[in-house]
Amino acid sequence: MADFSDLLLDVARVRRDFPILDREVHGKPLVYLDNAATSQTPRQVIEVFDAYYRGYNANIHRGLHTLADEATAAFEGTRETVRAFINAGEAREIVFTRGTTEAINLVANSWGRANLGPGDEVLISRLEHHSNIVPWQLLASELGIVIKVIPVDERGVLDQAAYRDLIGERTKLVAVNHVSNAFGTINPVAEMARVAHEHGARILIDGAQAAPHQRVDVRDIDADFYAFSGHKVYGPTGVGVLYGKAELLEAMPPWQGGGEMIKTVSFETPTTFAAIPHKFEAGTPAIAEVIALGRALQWVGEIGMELISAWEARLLQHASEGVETIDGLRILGTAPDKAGVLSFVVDGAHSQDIGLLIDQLGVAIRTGHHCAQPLLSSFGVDATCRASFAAYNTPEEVDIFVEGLERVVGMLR
Ligand code: 7TS
Repeated sequence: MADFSDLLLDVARVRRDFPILDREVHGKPLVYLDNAATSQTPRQVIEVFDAYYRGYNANIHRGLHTLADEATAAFEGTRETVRAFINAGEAREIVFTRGTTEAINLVANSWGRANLGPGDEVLISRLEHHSNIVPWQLLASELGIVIKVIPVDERGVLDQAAYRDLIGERTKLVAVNHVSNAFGTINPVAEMARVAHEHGARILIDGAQAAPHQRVDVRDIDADFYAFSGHKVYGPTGVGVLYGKAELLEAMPPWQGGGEMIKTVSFETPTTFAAIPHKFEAGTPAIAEVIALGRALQWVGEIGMELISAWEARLLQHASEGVETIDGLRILGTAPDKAGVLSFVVDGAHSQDIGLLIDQLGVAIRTGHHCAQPLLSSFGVDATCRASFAAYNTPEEVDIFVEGLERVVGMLR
């Protein structure tokens, strides 16, 4: 039996906050190990929706009545919560989006169209999720920009020497993830930002898999842009964050037009735009979701991010050791610096079949390409199985997963 008692996380108490963890799947207790896709939601966050729709549902910013004031205060209060969560300098550097994907598309379409031209280079990496590849490809064909790709080694570690070789005076933007969703590699983003800035390039960091699992300090990293999603950090779907340095956001044009983002609209004189961040928040936002995201980040603070990171690291270690003895199993992504993601393939057993059969045992893992097809193809596979961990997972659940995997692999081979 694994002993985690030296860590101070009271996992039984943490689990009591998650009603969904009491449910069964195929008559077995749910073991939820698909946290990199979406994390489960604590009751404190669920309760925000009830309180909002029962108590102060109103559109924000434009009302002068009490409900509108209350909703606006809660919505704008979350901006401050997010600012503190990632240690941004000012709340106006926080733009609410639908998620990481929309945040990256915002940068591509606003900053990208204003700052990139034929022959300019955007440097991404082999580790990227499709959402940090495709927006640049869409721009590339239109603007004539060139996408260059930082390679990875056999452990799934970005080749920093190749990065320094690839970056040059044509490089305008480096766009990389902080943590890889497919392999769990933690990238040295502060050092990469330093190199980018040395070359006069900007850096966009996709923090979708970092914000839920480790303390993020955008000023310490010196990120120009940093993106993450609410639903991976114990918050709701439909909301995410783009952090941008104020001077960059101020210089960027709007990317969507509509209500909320203007100062004045006229047919006679040019329409003028609101100050940041509202310039980038056209239309009615996901008000309840934003407020609930704020509660989710507070929840993380109540548990303690350092404790969550240490707990998940131990779960990863326990799981990695557990699967080691399974014949024919190969872990993909063996970086020395890794977040709580265990990606693997098994000789002679299809990832899809493993996923389906282990679900029969109540264990939820993800199988497929994890929206990282270029990465997987460079490792000669088109799918892996992926178990990924969160604060509420236990060593006992890891044991159930490992035993289940042994059984399933035994059936398939
Ligand atoms: N970037 C990374 C590194 C991600 O892991 C994901 C989602 C995204 C961007 C996109 O986030 P979204 O909230 O805008 O969809 N990753 C996964 C995954 O690994 N399995 O399902 C979604």
